[in-house]
Amino acid sequence: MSKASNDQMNRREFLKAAGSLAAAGALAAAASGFLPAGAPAAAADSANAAAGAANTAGRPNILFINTDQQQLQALSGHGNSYVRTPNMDRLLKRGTTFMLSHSAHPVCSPARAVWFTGRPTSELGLFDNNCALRYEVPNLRLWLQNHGYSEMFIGKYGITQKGMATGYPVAGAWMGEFSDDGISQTARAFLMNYTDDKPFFISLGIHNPHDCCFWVMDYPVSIKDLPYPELADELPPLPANFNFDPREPETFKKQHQGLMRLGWNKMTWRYYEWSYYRMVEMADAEIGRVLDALEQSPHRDNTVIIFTADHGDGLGRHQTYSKWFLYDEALMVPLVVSWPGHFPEDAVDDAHLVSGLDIAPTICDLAGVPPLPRQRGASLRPLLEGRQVEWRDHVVSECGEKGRMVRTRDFKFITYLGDPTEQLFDMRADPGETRNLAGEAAHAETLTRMKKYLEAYEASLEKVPAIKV
Ligand SMILES: [Ca+2]
Repeated sequence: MSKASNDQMNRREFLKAAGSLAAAGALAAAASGFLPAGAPAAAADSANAAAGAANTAGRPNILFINTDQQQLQALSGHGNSYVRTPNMDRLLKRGTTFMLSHSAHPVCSPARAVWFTGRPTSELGLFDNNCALRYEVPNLRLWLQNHGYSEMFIGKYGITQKGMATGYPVAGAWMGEFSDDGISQTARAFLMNYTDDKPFFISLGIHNPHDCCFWVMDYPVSIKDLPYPELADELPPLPANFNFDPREPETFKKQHQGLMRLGWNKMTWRYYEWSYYRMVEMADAEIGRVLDALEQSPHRDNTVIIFTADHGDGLGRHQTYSKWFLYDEALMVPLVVSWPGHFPEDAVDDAHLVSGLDIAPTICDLAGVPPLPRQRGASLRPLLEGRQVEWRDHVVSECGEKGRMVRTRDFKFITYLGDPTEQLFDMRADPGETRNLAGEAAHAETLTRMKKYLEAYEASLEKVPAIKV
């Protein structure tokens, strides 16, 4: 593996420089550019390479692994010592991880609809889990199928669309505890037995750590004592941003006060986070089984793996849990892309702002098929290949019909259309989003610029009404 040059950094160096993930926001200020570390992978095992190449005719297989509700920080390979994810960390070592990776809409179905269409939710009319994807919107599933790929959707898909199966070839229990094992076993069987000439696309939807939503239902009020007292020393400490901005937008404030268990005691919040990490580890084990199968299969070296999550989880930050809001804990998700011999291994990109909008364009680009009509995102391929390209200087995410987030490298703006209270955070000085700078004279120019970005975004949208399921 070659040494990183001055403007390159591998993951180990990145973590060392960052000290801890809490410092990642500040670290972003110091680092610049794309940070590939390794030389292309060592020459592939010839037998595997030959077999893989034979059945894909130069086009890679694509394995899209997605977990549900996994926060960017919930990976041991990202420096979190409260969770152990050896298999997700294998993916980090295999590829490039994007540290400025945003859910396009931190809610299950909307985030997933963006993945498979490349379009923002305002253009899909899909604002929550009770909305359907419009029949006429092209969907990556049929798109790849019609362009020569075998497609296999295994596990959670999460989108309702007329005329389209909902995507549960295996047991569709709505809990990872009961269905993730069957999901990973199905993927294993597919990988070990696939011999068709066509390349394949697999969407592997792992439910966990979404089971934390059921955990919350089990603890409507604070716990008095830990059910397992021996865990006391293992609980993560309260996060530095446990307290929250008193000037939250009214729209979110109602949600925050009504739903977020603000009455939980500190022990409950800490136990929640501990429990959440165990669910991440269950997801990690299933991913490990699939990676083992891939490595033993003829498809090992000609398979792109994209790993991400639909949205994160509050994990007690700002005294929030779950999703449906625009603080980074719900918004930022892991995103790792690997293709042995083509993309750098064990590399970190902490420079480029990316989002779920980029998933479909990237998949189409790598598959060598035309882009989906009206796609809004951009292919990550040039970044993965270390090419110098013009890249966006801000990214927008949506939340519900009115929630909007605009992020530059330095600042983040949160607003709910029509709501008088806005939020502006300095993401270098205050990565925990605790000091709302909106209204401060020193930041008036920045606020104006962020609003202009949003105005341009809104003007560009072709909005459609929702279709309720
Ligand atoms: Ca979800």
